[in-house]
Amino acid sequence: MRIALIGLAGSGKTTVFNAVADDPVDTTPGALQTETHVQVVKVRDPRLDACRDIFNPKKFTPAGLELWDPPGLPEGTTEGDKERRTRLLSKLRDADAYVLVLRAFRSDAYPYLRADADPKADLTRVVEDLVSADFVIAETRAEKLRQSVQKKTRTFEQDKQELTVLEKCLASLEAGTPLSQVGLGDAEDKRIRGFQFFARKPFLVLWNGADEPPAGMGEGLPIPMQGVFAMDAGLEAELAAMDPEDRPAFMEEFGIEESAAERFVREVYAGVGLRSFFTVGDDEVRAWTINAGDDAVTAAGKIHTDLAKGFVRAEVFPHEDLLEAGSMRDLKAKGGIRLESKDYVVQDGDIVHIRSGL
Ligand SMILES: Nc1nc2c(ncn2[C@@H]2O[C@H](COP(=O)(O)OP(=O)(O)OP(=O)(O)O)[C@@H](O)[C@H]2O)c(=O)[nH]1
Ligand SMILES: [Mg+2]
Repeated sequence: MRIALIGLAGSGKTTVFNAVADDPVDTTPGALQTETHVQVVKVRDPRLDACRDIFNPKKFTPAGLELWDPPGLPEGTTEGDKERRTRLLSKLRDADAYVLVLRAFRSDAYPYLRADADPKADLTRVVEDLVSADFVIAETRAEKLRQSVQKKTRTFEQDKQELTVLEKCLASLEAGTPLSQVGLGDAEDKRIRGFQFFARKPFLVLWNGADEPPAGMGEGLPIPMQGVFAMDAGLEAELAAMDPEDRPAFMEEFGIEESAAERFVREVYAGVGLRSFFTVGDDEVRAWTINAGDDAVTAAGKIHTDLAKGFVRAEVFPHEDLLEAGSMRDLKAKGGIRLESKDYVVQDGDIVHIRSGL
């Protein structure tokens, strides 16, 4: 699962990254960031720890969120700014979900275009940039298709279908209504999936500051925000950089109960609607991330594409049943393992073993 931080330059993305990731990157205040930092944030899960204790496996692999910290979106209106913005956005399309970082703190350490922070205006601005980037892509493709459907080419039928879907999307993007409200069937959805429209991906708002976000934050936008959470990233990054033995006192002083990494992961799981399932054995105990509602074949595909292709059945049981039985042998003796077919919806905390015919 690839999660990209997104926001204006100086909104605190790298500070959030450093608060959350294991290995902080060097940041010089005021220096222009040009590369995207990438790190996997481990998903701590006591349920998986308990499974590990049963198997003592050779390998133990928690789930991970791949976190991207790209450069900020250039705010300017020159051709160069526009070009840089387009290039950056096209790279960011490959992410699965976004955490939109808003500057809600005061600091003189970074050249910001405005003296005062205006997080609400920034949010609107970034979302509008994303929607208009989507619009350009949809319109460019639609224009090509409008030409090609003039003639009866080999791809006439597909082109016509794709154009119909794109026209629906364009109307919605232009009206500023959420693209997710354009009711698309599975086939229609497939036609446009390759464009990776931002407006069809999950977004969360991270209010970077010491105060709580005002009520109504993130509402009424053409891209719906699936969650809003606040983090004092400056403080959290300071905490993450401390010696582990100094942290508890600091956390107590500032009333912090949970590490920034844990909270970030929790908010992303809840907002995006992510679930974990586990695979267990003497070789490896491992957690995998899926979307709520994903079926057994999709889960199999996370492990290996061959497992999805050759899918026969999935052996499934809730992890609680294994913990209660104490061993696989006892669980089997109790008849605690179910056989499920392709369309079984995998539940959070399920232990799954795929039987494959390949
Ligand atoms: N006081 C305070 N300062 C912060 C906070 N978050 C970031 N800063 C400061 O704001 C400046 C910019 O933060 P960065 O994390 O580099 O921002 P960025 O979004 O990564 O910037 P670009 O990579 O250039 O887009 C730095 O001087 C940070 O120390 C915060 O929560 N509180
Ligand atoms: Mg940065």
